[in-house]
Amino acid sequence: MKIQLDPEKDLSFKDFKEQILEDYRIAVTSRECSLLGRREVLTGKAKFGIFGDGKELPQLAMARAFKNGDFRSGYYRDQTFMMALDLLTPKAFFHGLYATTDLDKEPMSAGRQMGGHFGTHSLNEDGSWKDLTAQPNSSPDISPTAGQMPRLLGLAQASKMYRELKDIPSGLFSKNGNEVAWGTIGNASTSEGHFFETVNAAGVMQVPMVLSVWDDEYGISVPAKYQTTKENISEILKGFQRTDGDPGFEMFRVRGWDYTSLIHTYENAADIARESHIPVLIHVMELTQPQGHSTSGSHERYKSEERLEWEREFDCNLKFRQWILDNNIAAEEELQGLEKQIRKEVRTAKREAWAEFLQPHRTQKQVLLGLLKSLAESSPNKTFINKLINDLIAVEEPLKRHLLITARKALRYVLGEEHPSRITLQKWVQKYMEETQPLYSSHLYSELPGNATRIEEVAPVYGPEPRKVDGRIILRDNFDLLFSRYPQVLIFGEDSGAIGDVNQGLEGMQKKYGPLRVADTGIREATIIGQGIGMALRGLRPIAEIQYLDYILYGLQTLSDDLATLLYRTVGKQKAPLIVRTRGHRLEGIWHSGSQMGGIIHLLRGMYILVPRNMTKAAGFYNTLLKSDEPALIIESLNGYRLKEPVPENLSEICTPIGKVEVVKAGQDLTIVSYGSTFRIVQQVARELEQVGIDAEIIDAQSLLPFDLDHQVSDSLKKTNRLLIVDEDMPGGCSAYLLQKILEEQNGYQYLDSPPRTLTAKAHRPAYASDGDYFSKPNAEDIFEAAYGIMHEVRPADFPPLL
Ligand SMILES: Cc1ncc(C[n+]2csc(CCOP(=O)(O)OP(=O)(O)O)c2C)c(N)n1
Ligand SMILES: [Mg+2]
Repeated sequence: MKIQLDPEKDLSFKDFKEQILEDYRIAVTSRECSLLGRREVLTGKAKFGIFGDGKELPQLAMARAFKNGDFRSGYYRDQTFMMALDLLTPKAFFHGLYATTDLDKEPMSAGRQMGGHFGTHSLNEDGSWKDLTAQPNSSPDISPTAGQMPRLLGLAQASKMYRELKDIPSGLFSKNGNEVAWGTIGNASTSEGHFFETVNAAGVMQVPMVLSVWDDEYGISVPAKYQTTKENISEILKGFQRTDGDPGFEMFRVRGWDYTSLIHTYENAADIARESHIPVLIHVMELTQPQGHSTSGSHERYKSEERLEWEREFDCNLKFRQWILDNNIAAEEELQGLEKQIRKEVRTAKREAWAEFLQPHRTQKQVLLGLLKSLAESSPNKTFINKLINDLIAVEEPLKRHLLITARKALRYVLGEEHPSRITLQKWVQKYMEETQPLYSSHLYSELPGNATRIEEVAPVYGPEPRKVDGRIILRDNFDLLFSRYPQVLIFGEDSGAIGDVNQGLEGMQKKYGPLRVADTGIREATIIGQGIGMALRGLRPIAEIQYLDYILYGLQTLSDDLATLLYRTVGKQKAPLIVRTRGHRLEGIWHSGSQMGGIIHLLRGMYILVPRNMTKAAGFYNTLLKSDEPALIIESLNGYRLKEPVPENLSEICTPIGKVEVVKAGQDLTIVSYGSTFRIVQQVARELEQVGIDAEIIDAQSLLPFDLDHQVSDSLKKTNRLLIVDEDMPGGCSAYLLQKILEEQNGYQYLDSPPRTLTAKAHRPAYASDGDYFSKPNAEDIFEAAYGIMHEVRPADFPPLL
């Protein structure tokens, strides 16, 4: 249990001593875990280790200032902090190292992430939120250094929203916005753009963030000289310091081995951030790495003897120990006794964790050996099977893979043999794989009933003579309804606020809902996404707007590594139902009409990728997503905002289904699949094809991730037997993905009488202006000729050559 150290209060010496020794106990426990952890890797029990040794003391101070409801967004050095808040036991630490797949034993990620990636559970078993105000919270770490920064901004911003927007239901998430978001980052990682972008945005937005830099003067082998101007991050950030008139950051510098200064600095920082919503930067200097960077190498290779000597002397745990002795808080024997006891506890934890990690494998090994023995008895290949048996017996510490390798190989020796033991082994393999695979593959998307693909379609209903308006009006009116229906919905992006987005889809919304809910941001895509992730982690429903699809690349690292993996890497224990709104495709110019869909659909598995062909469809997607709780990217058609669309009578109700295609025109001769702006060209071409006697069935993919869960395209192929995919992405990009789904997953190849074709953009980026578009992307003539060409091949007499 953590004991609160309150320097304001007059503590009795006994309490004071107890608190200090509790901190010392945690520091030594954490260090012992690091030392033993390294050995576990070097002896081959664990794959890789990166530990918190040398950074224990500031984390104890941070833990003391951290309150329930607060959030951490940090990196792999923070095991001591987690231990101080009872969020990580030594045993769980070792389970993380071994990759135990049981979430009760390895609560960070059930072995999906290597040790040193920390997180807490925000969700109950049924997917409902826990009371986040009643627990300390840690958003789950990712490995790309500084990748934790963008979400830190959103975690801090959520407090601001909860404090200033009184209509938002805040019960489980906030108490008047009093929560601080605590960031940690290594000194070298402050070189990343994400760090500077986050610091600037936090200064602009004035959010309650305390950002600590753990400075050990190295980034693996590369010293500060090559990392940071003036070799000092707080020195060069001085311009961010707030002054009387100008808001900015409060900044502190503190030495990482100085316990009392650390405690006071952290208490002070917490008060400033918590009470006044002012961001704070704490530069924690003079930290060390007693065992070097990670288990992958040794720091003796790149640190001088003087540096190593200094690190030995200034080891924060050693300094803390000395301080305890110098101040007569405890005597040498008492500390020695404590250290001895801790060493024993950690060794026991390690031993127990290893035994627990192995136990299910060992149990199954015995079951499998039994099956293999009876298999050997029944088979003419007994000698070979016995060899497998003996090899397996020799594996004293079996992994799951050892069992499967043996069993699957054994099945090869009994091919074609008819005896019950073969069937039993087959069944064992199938069952073991069925039970084991989800341990590694579940929770890419929600596995709960609220999964977005289960939200029922509500089609638009039109009156006899519907009003026709610009597409952007449909979107705007739908956003208006959403803002009034869901107080947690917020939208923000470049030009999204005062002018109501560059295409006026949010016209007048800021005036109506205020500058916090409909907000302008700086030009900084990564942290726009980070705002969304952080706020979504804390119960809000953000819509992050990326002005144009082409610029999403700036935010793609955060989307891919952080958002898209979040549910997966926490095994469903945290969620961030962020909607990313962007617009793109088929304008004219390299950076305004890109279609990086091949990249996007592969990098963002774990999100929904939706490509509505018009604004009514887009509005329906927003409505569907807000009924569920999963992250998605909606790409609106950039050239569709001014196209007229009929206004549905049930605008507020419409829901575009996710994972379903739409057969927009039935036909007999061939199936054309496309999406987005290009689909509208396909619609026009379908009419032109009719004029020459070709009856095309045209299908709007509309949802790329996931695509056509009901296999409607292969149903269409049963009728037409011919397939053309039209896509404005590169050759082999999104069209190849669609083809793989149709041919392989849907078994569409069975129904084809002609080779399937993809018609794509040219391999270069789209050139500027109308002719640039015509010669870069599939145009109406290209589509017509591709479809015609397929029909010419089948019925040359009816369709003589065109070109
Ligand atoms: C984006 C990215 N680039 C490179 C790496 C490989 N890497 C892992 S840790 C590290 C050094 C980080 O140093 P620092 O930020 O000072 O943290 P420290 O380990 O010293 O605490 C590097 C280069 C990474 N994980 N992510
Ligand atoms: Mg460093």
